[in-house]
Amino acid sequence: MNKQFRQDLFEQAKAWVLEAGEEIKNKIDDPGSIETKSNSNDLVTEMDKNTEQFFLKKIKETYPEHLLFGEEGFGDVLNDLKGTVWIVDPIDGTMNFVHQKRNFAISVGVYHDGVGEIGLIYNVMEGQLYTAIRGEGAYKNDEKLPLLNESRPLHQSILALNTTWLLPENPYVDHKGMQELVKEIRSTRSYGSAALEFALVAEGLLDGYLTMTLMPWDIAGGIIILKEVGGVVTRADGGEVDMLEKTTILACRSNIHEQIIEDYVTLKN
Ligand code: 2AM
Ligand code: CA
Ligand code: CA
Ligand code: CA
Repeated sequence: MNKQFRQDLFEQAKAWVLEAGEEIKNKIDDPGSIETKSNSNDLVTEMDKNTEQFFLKKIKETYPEHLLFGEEGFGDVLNDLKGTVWIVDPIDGTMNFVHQKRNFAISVGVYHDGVGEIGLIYNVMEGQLYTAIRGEGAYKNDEKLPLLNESRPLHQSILALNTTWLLPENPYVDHKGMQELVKEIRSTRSYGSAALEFALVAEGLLDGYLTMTLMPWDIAGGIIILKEVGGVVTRADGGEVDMLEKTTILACRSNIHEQIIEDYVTLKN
């Protein structure tokens, strides 16, 4: 992708993210109808759908050859990542949006022939915009994020981890290994927005994020941002993330990555 075009694309993406965020903020007390999807705790609001449609309209008007891959399904159905693909989660953390009216984000990753070029995560209510262009570092608003070069050991680390992974019912990973991990580390956190959890790891406020079921739109922006500060992102078994499939994720400082996988994560089947 041509550098000047990429810069212009970034400015355009940023303007749309901020505009979409403004609309969400304006309607925060009136999110429209709230429906459920796969189960009674899987929420979607009119605002999720309207926001994805906003991106779809803008992208197709301005870049007719670009594709949109979004959670709410208004965009394109993809078989591969050829060409330029915007991977968009209009509201990441819908449950927080509904229950808390905060702690949610707009997440955008722009991929060109499978390579992540531009990442944006916007914490709408806090007005915090995390961005990255591949090879040019990551930013929080106008401040460049420092590289994650401190080698904090695992026993002093804070990991974002959902408590459900500790239960015997966990279908994805050996829960005893997860319990041992929680005993080893300093503490856990759980924010309910994968995009924001990626942003907090990139910012160095969390040392890592481990989770079992994410979709490409949850992580597309975050992967690009986190890699720019030297963070490592793989599946929970250490394998390469497939940006078209549901996936497990371990996103963390480089020095604890191998140890978590080798000593604590045992995937089931
Ligand atoms: P969402 O709010 O966009 O649905 C909550 O722990 C995090 O997991 C959020 O980022 C949420 O994204 C995501 N999430 C919720 N339900 C999910 C599901 N069924 N599959 C994958 N990701 C999900
Ligand atoms: Ca959802
Ligand atoms: Ca999401
Ligand atoms: Ca969403």
